[in-house]
Amino acid sequence: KSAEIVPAVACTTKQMRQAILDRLHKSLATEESKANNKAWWNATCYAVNELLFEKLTDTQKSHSGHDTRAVNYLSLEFLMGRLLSNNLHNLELFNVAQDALKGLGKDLYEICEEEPDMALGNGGLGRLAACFIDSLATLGYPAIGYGIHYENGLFAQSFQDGRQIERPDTWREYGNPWEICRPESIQHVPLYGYVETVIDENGISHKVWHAGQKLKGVPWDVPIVGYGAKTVNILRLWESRADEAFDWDVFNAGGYVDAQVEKSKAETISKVLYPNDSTDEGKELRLIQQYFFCACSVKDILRRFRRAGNKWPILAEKVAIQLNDTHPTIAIPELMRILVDEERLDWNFAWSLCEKIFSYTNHTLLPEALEKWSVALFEKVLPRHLEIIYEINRRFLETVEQKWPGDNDIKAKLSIVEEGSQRMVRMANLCVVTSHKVNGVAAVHSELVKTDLFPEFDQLYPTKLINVTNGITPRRWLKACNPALAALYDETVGKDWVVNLDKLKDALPKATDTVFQKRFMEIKRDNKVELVNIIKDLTGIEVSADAIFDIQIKRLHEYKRQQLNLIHILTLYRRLLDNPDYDMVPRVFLFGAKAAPGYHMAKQIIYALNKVAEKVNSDKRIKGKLKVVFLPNYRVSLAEKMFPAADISEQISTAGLEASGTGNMKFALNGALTVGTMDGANIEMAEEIGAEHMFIFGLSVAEVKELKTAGYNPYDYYYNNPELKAVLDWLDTDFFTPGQPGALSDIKRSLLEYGDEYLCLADYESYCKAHDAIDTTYRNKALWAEKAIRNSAAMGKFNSDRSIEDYVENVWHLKKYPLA
Ligand code: 26W
Repeated sequence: KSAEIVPAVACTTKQMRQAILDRLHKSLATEESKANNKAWWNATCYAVNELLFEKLTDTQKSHSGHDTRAVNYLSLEFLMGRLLSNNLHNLELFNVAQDALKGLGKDLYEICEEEPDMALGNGGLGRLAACFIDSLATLGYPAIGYGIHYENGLFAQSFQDGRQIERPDTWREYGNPWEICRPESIQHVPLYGYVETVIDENGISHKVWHAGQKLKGVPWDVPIVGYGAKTVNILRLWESRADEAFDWDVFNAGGYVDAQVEKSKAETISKVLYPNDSTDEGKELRLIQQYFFCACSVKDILRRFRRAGNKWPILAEKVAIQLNDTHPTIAIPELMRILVDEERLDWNFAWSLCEKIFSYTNHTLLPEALEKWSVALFEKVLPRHLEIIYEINRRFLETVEQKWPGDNDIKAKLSIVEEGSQRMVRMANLCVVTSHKVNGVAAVHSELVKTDLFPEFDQLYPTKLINVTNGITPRRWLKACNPALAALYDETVGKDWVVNLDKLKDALPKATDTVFQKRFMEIKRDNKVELVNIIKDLTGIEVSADAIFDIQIKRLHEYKRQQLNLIHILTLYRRLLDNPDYDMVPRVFLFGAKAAPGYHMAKQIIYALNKVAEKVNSDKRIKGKLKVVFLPNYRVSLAEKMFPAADISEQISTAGLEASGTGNMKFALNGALTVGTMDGANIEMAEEIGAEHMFIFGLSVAEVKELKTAGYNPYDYYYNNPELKAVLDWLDTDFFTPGQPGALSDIKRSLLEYGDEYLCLADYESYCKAHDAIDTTYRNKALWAEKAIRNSAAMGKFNSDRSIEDYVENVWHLKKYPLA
């Protein structure tokens, strides 16, 4: 494992320079004097592709030659971000490309800025999928990521008078050099229609689904280069088009216009990524999106299986399918439908295959996020799948009856179909019933999945529910985004840390070494200066790199408690106004967050933060001790500039509600200290780092439960803490929104009248104390540096390579096939 890494692909600076020029001339038909940075970016990407495609075909040849078992990672989201810098790093050609471009008068970092983010995801779940496919390729495992080729990724965010405005994200308007269209692998997808029972020549009945509409799935492949380029896997994204074969009838009947309308309807299926990351809206288009994607992927998986000349009994030996949350659950009845209806396999046999093939990752306990689809909608869109789900459920309820004879309450609770005025299909139940393994994403979360979410399932299937703690790829989240710190680690612990993050521990003895501390903190300071410039460019706000950079970046959600951060900021502001000499280390509070467009309270919190920022930043009385900055359009590429510049990482969810978090790991790896609750992966981070080197505050999972059962009353805290009362009352005035009193009252109401579901007031005092401790600790430069180093060097466990090895060992059972 510790072997010195030899360059993956032979390419000299001169060759790279020539390749870039060739692409500029021969692919883009332009020349040095006319080319803008976008053209240089394109040319560089094409040059990289030339090196990469060979490895891609070699990998694919090797995998089919060995007829390998592969994991198929089904995810509605892949939050890839930019690819140029990452691909260069994984090919170990970053420096070569940098020198080549320098010779052409260009700066690689500037060129990289031209790339639009591939924002095909909402947040944690989508970014996790992106880290996982990087790790799978790095480790040499055969794997395919399957997703949707959304025309528009997550919306672009801007602010108008402090309020979020959403605009479409047109990431591939002018083409995307990383994707390869594969028309030879198009799939056809039926929808709607009715089911007929047919008796075959042997007198045996089976079901035939007569579709009312057909879609065409066009695959776009994005090469995924592993670090060291020993494997290049693919991410296959499906784009929906009208199925011409189907449109001809309408067309021939003189319905030229109708046919065009049908065509654009078909094309809407992959038009846009749903921007909700926590509420299930049950929209018809979303179900069709899910089915379209699953049907294409399952057919593609079976096509590859058949092409290898394999027969059904070994399907589960060759194919593993991982469901990234319940979003691709419909792949289960789809596989059953193909095996039973089309391949005419026996139900029991088909089912035994499905049980071995599928596994499911749960990413959330929030009840509003658990997907349910109305039976009525299913009946209309996927009539045969509904029948199959009923049959799966009928057989499952027999097992329940055996375990708990006569217990109808348990049956009602576990049933895949929920009874009531609107009958619903519970996708999570279908996943748990089918899958051989179900995992949560951090130890505490997986425990809660067992005890709170699926306790009866855990009794019924005692080895099914497991934990796989999340991780992040050190290639993107340290090597590429923080080159100076990466170089310091190269020098201190050897270059191997990139594939073996545990190696960072070798730097621990240096945590108290003043020379090392100085270098570590100089890098932090340089990264802060860079962020200072970005902040100025994006917002016009001037901040000092000497202040503590205190950052909360993640989706905006009440359970993540940006509003708790807000009321603490107000607390500091009040202290400063009361006493202009109030002694505090200057602090810059930074935010980045998108709110789901229909989530009113989340949007109010963004508005409040922006309004408070305006007031605070222009208030001369506080002498620049406090700044608040909400950076617009938070996304992967902005994250890459924020993590390396952070002193404080805000991970402040109500205990028990953040399944894992992965930003927490990125911050710590880059030398930020966490202020956080004992929730999600924070708990495991504390085990690795030592809780004394973090700022842990607030109620634990058990205490949250106790308080909720005892009956939580936010007014108790409001009336007992004058500082808290004052800041909440402040929100009712027009201080932050001149002439508009009450514009921020929603937030106060949610924290008092509406019951403060997420216990902000209960954790407020402890949170403020944690922040006081941050201030005190920061004044001790050596102590802070020591802690920052300890945080970073202890992140070995949170390498996504480790997560993948856990999946391989406990769920997928794959073998490695790296290229020689
Ligand atoms: C149905 C709408 C919907 C869409 C997406 C509901 C829920 C989701 C995701 C499950 C939200 C998500 O991204 N969850 C996050 O997953 C990360 C990766 O496991 C965890 O680190 C985060 O804690 C979790 O919130």
